[in-house]
Amino acid sequence: MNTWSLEKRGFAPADAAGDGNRFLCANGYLGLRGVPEEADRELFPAVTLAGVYDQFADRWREPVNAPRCLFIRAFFDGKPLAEYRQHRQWLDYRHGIYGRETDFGPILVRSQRFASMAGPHLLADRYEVNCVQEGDLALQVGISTDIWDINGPHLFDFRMQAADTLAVEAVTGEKRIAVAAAQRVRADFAAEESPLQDEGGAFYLLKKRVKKGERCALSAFAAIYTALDGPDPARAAAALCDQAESRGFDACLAAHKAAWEGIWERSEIVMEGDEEAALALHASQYHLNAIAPRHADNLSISARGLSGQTYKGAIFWDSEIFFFPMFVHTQPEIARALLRYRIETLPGALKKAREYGYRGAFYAWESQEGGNEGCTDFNVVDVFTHRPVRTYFRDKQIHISGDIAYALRSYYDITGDRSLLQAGGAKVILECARFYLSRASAHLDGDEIDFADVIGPDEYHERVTNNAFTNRMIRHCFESALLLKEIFADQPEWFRDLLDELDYEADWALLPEALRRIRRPRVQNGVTEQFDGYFALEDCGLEAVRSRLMDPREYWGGDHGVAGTTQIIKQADVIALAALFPQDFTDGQLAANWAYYEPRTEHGSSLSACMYALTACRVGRLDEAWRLFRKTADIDVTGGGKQWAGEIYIGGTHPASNGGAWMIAALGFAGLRVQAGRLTLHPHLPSQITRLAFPVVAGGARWMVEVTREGGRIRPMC
Ligand code: IFM
Repeated sequence: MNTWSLEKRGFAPADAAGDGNRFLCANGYLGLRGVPEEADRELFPAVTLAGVYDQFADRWREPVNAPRCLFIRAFFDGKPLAEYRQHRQWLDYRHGIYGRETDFGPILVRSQRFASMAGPHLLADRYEVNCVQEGDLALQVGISTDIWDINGPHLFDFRMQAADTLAVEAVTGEKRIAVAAAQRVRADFAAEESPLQDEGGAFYLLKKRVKKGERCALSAFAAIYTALDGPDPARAAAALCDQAESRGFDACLAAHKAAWEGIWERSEIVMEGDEEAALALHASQYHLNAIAPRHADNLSISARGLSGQTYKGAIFWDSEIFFFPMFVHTQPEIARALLRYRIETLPGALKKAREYGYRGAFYAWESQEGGNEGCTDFNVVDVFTHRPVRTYFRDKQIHISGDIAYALRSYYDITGDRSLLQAGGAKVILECARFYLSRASAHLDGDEIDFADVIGPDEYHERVTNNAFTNRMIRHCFESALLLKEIFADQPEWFRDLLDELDYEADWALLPEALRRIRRPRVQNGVTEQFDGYFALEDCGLEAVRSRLMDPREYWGGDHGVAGTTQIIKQADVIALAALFPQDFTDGQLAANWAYYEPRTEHGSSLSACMYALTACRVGRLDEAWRLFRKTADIDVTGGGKQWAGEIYIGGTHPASNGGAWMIAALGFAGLRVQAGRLTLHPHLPSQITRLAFPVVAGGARWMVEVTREGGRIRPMC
């Protein structure tokens, strides 16, 4: 079995949305959905740009989809070829190459294309036609402006040119950001060539009378730039296409492949014993690596990566808690970029806190550029009334600030490098702590500090009090704020100046007391109560709750959701706490919590299974750990995961699961712990695995970790 390739035979339009995700090519700057070159918008084609947002009318702000480069439609004897007699598509995970082979009857098409990992603005396609009969072949090749958007349109004032270089330029509606696409085509066959420039884009039409058995191939080179990349995106795009064309497809492909080889050298987990699982792990690592911001040092990754506009292309806690671990252990510069995004968007978090009447930093639940809050008050549409449902994610999911502080602290703990703290990270932690102090201020007089009216990771129970996960994150944030003084003990002046700059004296004085008095969760028979009153909710079982649904797309949370009055939870909550703070629990408590919460969890979020798997490893439930690992790692191979929340489409790739798969394999099965550059292993290998081997960066050095049935070892890499 090839553990590096996903292949699908046959074609069903109904699968196109899911296949576009599973067969995605991406390079951190853009994502090119995995649909054939000729796909119309019904098949959800898109080139989604990272970090470029737009709002159309009063619809949701979302990332911008660029004009569709690498569009190719074949005609034979004057008719467009649309019927696939046979079709096969594949994705090479090792090198990020999408391929397809289609029997259209009169011709067979075979192509391969990629979003260059060697240069983030470049896309290329090699398209070969084998003629089965004699006739008139025509290929329409170019840039289509038929753009699929969820909440668009976003591009206006199109200018198109079909000369030697094809060019399409437009501006976004809200901020008038110029988006430019260019393309060059090099045909290996003599053809009658005419430019086509109309409302639908800029193309060449290549025509040729072909003989049976004749082969016609072309290479297309496309480039995309926006005004965020530099002053003249159109010129930059044209120049890059010219350059790529003169280098040729093979050279561009070789550079792209070499860049992917470098990524795998730094991050691949080799898993032996189960080839299907190895494939799923490659898929997970491919998808997370493909969307990492390698072209910028201050960008993060959105919840559905670059697979489209789902979730408004926003950055959630997924970044810090689910994506960050793989990067900090393998490619710390990317972990740093994720955190620098938070440092630079601190002003947005300060503003959001002020808007709610608090002080300090309340980070956006769905963060867009500049820390702008993309989360609206209504995130779900009721399937019965078609009315928007008021959800409180934006206002009440306050653990987000603590999650960011947690990752900043982890970066320091794992790398031993405090420069990020010095470059704004310490400020973020202090401002997050200040936010929690101000959120709690009404309770500072009592014996214990409650955090009321919050939502924990389990979004089905809104507006609860003392969510155990949230309160622990807040404690950790306070601890991290206080620890800063020790971390910078050799630079007391710098630290004092920082506190002065933030006018922090009064808050600093409150921190130790606040830390001591935060309410600890109730523990019953070793089980931590998820929030005050959780144990008193109806305890009726997952299937009973599911059977109450009147529509499969119905939303389980919110005021009228079927889960709200029961103990059924959407995703890991106490178990997420256990996975992140195992030291808070005895082995018996970990086991008791796992046994209690797992049957009560819908796993309705792709963020859930990995947390349960990590904890399952620690309590020795290795069969369960394996089942949950497969659920996590398989998701973008099989196309699993929820597609709808009420009437809102939430499909796409699942970067949190992708990061979760790395966590389970490295932190769970191998039991890796890194503290200030020191590595230890506590292996928990399921019976399905015979060997795990993977590289880790720690303390500025590179290590190879290997775990077999005989035990684990760590050796330095040169
Ligand atoms: O961040 C998650 C959240 O925990 C559950 N709903 C989806 C979000 C984005 O992945």
